[in-house]
Amino acid sequence: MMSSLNKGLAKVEVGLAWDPSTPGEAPHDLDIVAATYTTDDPSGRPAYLVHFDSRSPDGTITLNRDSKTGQGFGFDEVMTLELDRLASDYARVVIGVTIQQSGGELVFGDVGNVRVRIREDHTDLLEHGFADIPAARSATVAEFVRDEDSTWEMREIYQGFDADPGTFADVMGSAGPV
Ligand SMILES: [Ca+2]
Repeated sequence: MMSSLNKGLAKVEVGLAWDPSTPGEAPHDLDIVAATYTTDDPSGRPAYLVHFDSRSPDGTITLNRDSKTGQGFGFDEVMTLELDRLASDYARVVIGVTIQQSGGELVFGDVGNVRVRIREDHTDLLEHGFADIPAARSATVAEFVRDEDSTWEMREIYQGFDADPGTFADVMGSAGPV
């Protein structure tokens, strides 16, 4: 019997922070989006999405904190993923960030100090700014995939898209490690 020291990821937290718009401007509303994929279609259509307006049917992925303005201290939006509780037919979860377009066309270059952090317990797995994709309206950040032992691991897939939130949800699955 082989044993592995690598227990894989169990419960991770995604945090997103950004600066509010200047007074008089329309609010800047950014969203964390998680898209889940089954073994049948790991890069195609999501099985379900989790964001400010959509919950996971089994409660394994939760948006704990939601912001429409970026006002306040620390991380404005926070999502928790209990990967170890996901059913075995889920093979992949893609994490993305998207900008609501209600105040006119907004890109990452228009929003101040956007950053995302993914951590497990107190260990940072990833931290990103968005300054190098200023023309994008959405971006994938990372994916969680099962390895051959069925444990979860994270891979960075930092990729900008010229897509509004609705379009982004349809194409997130196509993102892959570069
Ligand atoms: Ca939001």
